[in-house]
Amino acid sequence: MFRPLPTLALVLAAVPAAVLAAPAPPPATVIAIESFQFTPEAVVIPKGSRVTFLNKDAAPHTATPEEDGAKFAGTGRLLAGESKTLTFPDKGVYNYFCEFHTTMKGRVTVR
Ligand SMILES: [Cu+2]
Repeated sequence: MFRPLPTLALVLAAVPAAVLAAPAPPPATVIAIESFQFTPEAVVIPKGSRVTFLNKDAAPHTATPEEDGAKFAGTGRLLAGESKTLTFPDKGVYNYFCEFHTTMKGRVTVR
């Protein structure tokens, strides 16, 4: 026997309006790579938010996860002036370093 599901219908009808009304996502947290340092060296961000790594040096750099299997792809090589924005969907502590200058280290903590 068929029973209509008015609640579900209302929810579905409301989806397009909700999408249109959704606020713009918060801006990404920027980590500058400058003078062979990640600045700031440590950031704390909410789950699901984004981080932009921006290379302000003339030298190439990377932000590469230290932990094997980390749910953080890393930036790959960033040449002078290049940036890469990554999303952090999962809580955790993500330590990273630069593959070219291994004393360069930083940390993203996702809450
Ligand atoms: Cu580097």
